[in-house]
Amino acid sequence: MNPQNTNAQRPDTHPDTHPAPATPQARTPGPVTVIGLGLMGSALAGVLLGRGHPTTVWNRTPQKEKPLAGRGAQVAATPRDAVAASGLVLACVLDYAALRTVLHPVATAGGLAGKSLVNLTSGAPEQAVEMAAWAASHGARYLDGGIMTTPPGVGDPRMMFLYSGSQAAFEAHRPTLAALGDPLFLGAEPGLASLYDSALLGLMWAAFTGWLHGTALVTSEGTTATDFTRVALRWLTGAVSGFLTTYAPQVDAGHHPGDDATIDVQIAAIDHLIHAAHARGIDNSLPQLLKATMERASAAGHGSDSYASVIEVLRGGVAHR
Ligand code: FVH
Repeated sequence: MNPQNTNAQRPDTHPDTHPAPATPQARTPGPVTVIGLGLMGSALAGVLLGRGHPTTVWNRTPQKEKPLAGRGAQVAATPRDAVAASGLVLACVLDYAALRTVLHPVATAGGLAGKSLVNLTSGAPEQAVEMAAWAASHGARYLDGGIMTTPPGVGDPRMMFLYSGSQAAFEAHRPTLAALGDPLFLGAEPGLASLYDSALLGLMWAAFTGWLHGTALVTSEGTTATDFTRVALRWLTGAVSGFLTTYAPQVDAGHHPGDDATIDVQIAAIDHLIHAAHARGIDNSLPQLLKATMERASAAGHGSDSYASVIEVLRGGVAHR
């Protein structure tokens, strides 16, 4: 069942799903329920309270509700009471299995019907698709979300919150979701937010490890990590971001002209990094992996192409040739 179709038949019955007034300032913050008060759920509820939303909370372990109750949150005795309190239900628990455990009794009692369920729990795209179908089968609109920050970043409009699933739910609740961070709607396919989330975390971990490898290299000569990072950030934001902007259309076109720097010249350059790190006793697993990947691209005929051609190796195209 399609969540959007399901809810197209249901008139909005909650104050927070009424059309927004002309100016956001004139809009009265609507009621929100937050299920799961771990580090992230508590941050979400705290920001919503701070923005004046009547906020109902529920957590498996009741002690975590206390600080929010002290700030004016309504504490629900059961998940069913929590869901009944608001048209918009945000969930942020450990994983999808935990959320299903919490919401199953609510759903079978008809408690999810007409609600907008926004699931900010991390998971795989396939789990999001399954959860969307499950929510729709119980009459709820479903949005899957990916939070691209840690708890201290919640409420900062520079931080991205990724959403996919019911566009109707997204549009209806956009002003509330904007209190948490910049809300980006990626499309109706429920798994998209989770897919982007995983892709961006992969990028982050690769960047973290590359930065720490470089930090180990320069701190071996007495430079501080703070001094190196000042220079590294200029490199990332000034030059590397420009390379990505150049290479993205090459990937889209499947054509990677090596008119800035070729794979073969970068294979030669990475040897200098490997040599310098080895001489200082620094682990070279990451650059060795990068070099091996570039060599596979070169062996497949991309030696004179740009670094963007490595995508062919990553997609498995080289291995299948
Ligand atoms: N913390 C972060 O920076 C990241 C940022 C990106 C998104 N993640 C995801 O958010 C989910 C929750 O993460 P968290 O950091 O809030 O995690 P915890 O502080 O460990 O809180 C976990 C909550 O889940 C509840 N819970 C666990 N198992 C169950 C269950 N079987 N039934 C009901 N609730 C359950 C737990 O309850 P309790 O232990 O307090 O009773 C907490 O409320 C997660 O998907 C991250 O990947 C956060």
